[in-house]
Amino acid sequence: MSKDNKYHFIIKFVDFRTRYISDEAKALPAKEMLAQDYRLHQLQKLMNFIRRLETSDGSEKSSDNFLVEIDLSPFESTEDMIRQSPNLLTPISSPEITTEKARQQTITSSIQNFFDSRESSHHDTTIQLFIATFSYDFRLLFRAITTFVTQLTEFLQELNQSSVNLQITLLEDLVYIERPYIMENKHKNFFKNIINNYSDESHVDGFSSGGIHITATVESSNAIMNEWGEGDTKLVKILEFQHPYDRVESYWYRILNEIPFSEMFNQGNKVPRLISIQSVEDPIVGRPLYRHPNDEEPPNIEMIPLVREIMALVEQSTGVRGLNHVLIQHYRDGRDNIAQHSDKTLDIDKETPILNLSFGCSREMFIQNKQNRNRKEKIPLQHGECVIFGLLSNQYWYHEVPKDVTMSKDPLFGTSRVSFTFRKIATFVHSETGCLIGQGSPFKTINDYILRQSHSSDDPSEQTTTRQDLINAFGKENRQSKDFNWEEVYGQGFLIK
Ligand SMILES: O=C(O)CCC(=O)C(=O)O
Repeated sequence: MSKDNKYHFIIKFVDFRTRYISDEAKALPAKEMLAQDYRLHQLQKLMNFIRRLETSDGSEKSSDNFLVEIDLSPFESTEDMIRQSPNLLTPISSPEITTEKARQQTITSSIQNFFDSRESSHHDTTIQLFIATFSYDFRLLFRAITTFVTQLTEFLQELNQSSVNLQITLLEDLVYIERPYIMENKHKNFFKNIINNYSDESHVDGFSSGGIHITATVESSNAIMNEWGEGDTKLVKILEFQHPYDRVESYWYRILNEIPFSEMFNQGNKVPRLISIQSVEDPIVGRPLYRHPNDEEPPNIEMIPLVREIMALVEQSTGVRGLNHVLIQHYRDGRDNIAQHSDKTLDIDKETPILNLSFGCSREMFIQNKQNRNRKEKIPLQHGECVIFGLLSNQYWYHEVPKDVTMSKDPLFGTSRVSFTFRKIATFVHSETGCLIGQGSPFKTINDYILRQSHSSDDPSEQTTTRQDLINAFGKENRQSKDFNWEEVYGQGFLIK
């Protein structure tokens, strides 16, 4: 989407509840009110209502319509309506949605699909979102609406938009009853512009879309979308997609076919994901080594051309240079996960952040502050996007990609996700001697090693520290945040591979 685009959203909540919908409806027995046929009939009437609104305000040509149906119970008739009006209806409720999280995901993907299906060349477009509801449960309904607005806002902030105007019309009684909730809500800034401007503008066919207007402007102007942790953790889009199918063509099949994934064991237990470790051997100092002494890892192989290509894209988009190592992880479904941890920095170049690029279906990275466990944040991990994970955030926060068993199947990727964690590693296995050289070794340079060899009768590559010492040092880094003293814990270097 171009930077100059301007979207004006008019979000209307269309009320299906009986007391607003005509004498005809009131006369029906409750059972029939809930019957599918009746709902279908109401939806058809709603479509006419929307069309009439379009022609009556002259916005027919400049307006896109997007109907979102929020309902808290299964609503099968939506399926029929989608078949009849594929461009107009996007349901955000379905029988499978049982949790708030699942609802959020469905809302996000329906918003995403909506934008993906639009022409990227639109300028100054008005989009009307009609949010229809049958529900009487005000609190749940309001939460669903808030979720929708929040997700839409977050989504818009991620676009390269210079400005988006939202005008929302909520039902008056919804606002009245939920006013305390609106005011307490963490998005109260978003709602604070409530203008008490009740409008009875459109009672047509028994539908009401009048209520309280909310206007807001969402500003966003660059590709870096947000900041997490210590403020050094950001998201950058690496791949741009013009069309939804570009998303799957962009490397996905090659990633699944060309990367040699293997199982990995940690202290004898299989880890819940598949792994590939690849690095670029330096002709002078040797192969980069990133150590995890508790893991029985697959071999660290020379980086394959596909991964080099992806790494070059990451370097180009983030401006981070000198990457030489990648841990590639395949999360086959929502059960695959990585537990809470901090990356161990013994071998990671101190000036270079960790770069985590995602492909496939979306997951979330949860981060939790080590000192104040109540501080928790979520970083979305989406296809083609890269988290620049700052080393300060790594020191002060834990991160994890938890299980997500409620995850819905992405139409393109199913439940599969592949992450590429690129690092600049500063410890190497020297090709000729096999000795460890660099930041995490007692021998900071090859010269140090040669000098030691010529001045001592001992074999300098003989271990002075044990595997357990290294595991203890790693444990310390994992637990500590502000107090972690790199020099004290790692400064002497370790020869354990
Ligand atoms: O798969 C991911 O996105 C997380 C990877 C991760 O936490 C790690 O490599 O330390």
